Amino acid sequence: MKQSIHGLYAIADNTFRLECSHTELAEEFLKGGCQLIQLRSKIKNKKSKILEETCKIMGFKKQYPFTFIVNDFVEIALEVGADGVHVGQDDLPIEEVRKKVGNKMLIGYSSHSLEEALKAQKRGADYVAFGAIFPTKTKAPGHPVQGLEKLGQVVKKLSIPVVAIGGINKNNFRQVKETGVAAIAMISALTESKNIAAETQFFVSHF
Ligand code: TZP
Ligand code: MG
Repeated sequence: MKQSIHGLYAIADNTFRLECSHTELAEEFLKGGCQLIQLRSKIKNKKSKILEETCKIMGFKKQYPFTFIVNDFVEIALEVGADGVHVGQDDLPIEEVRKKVGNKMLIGYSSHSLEEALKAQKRGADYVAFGAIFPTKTKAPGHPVQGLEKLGQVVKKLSIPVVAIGGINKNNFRQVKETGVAAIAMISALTESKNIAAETQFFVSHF
């Protein structure tokens, strides 16, 4: 299980690339060699659209080896047979998610402090995302910025993989990597680039 949360964790969220669907973003990530992909859509009233996109992304498994995680939509992740789900404090508690998905599916949890990360580990999360590491426009203003030192502490204290997220780009990813994180998640650095596949390939080659 642990090995699948490793390297570049590319998040297909089209907030800053509205002309691309989640499926198109995921395909670019896969062309760039990424093996860990999340579908993230915060438009909660479009369940049928999200189901359609998750099915299409699952279809890429015929061509590419990758781990596919669905953000928020546990039922959809179950329906399509995704590899995992990613939840946070506004979603079902981890124990409830586990009851639904069983032990074969990965559960990721978004944490914003060492205490929260440790709690998520205890409750049965397979990995935690910790952030935002740097300021990011992807989160609402006022979202806490954690910095590299706190990230390093979380990495040291947890036994499950830690995924760094928030404001990570070409200028700072090396410092993030040095903390020993299992994976680095990105939205805007990938989705806003001119050539998404090439940008993905750049980060993949640095792991
Ligand atoms: N959780 C903490 S920061 C963040 C999430 C989902 C957004 C990351 O986006 P970006 O564009 O890579 O900063
Ligand atoms: Mg959520």
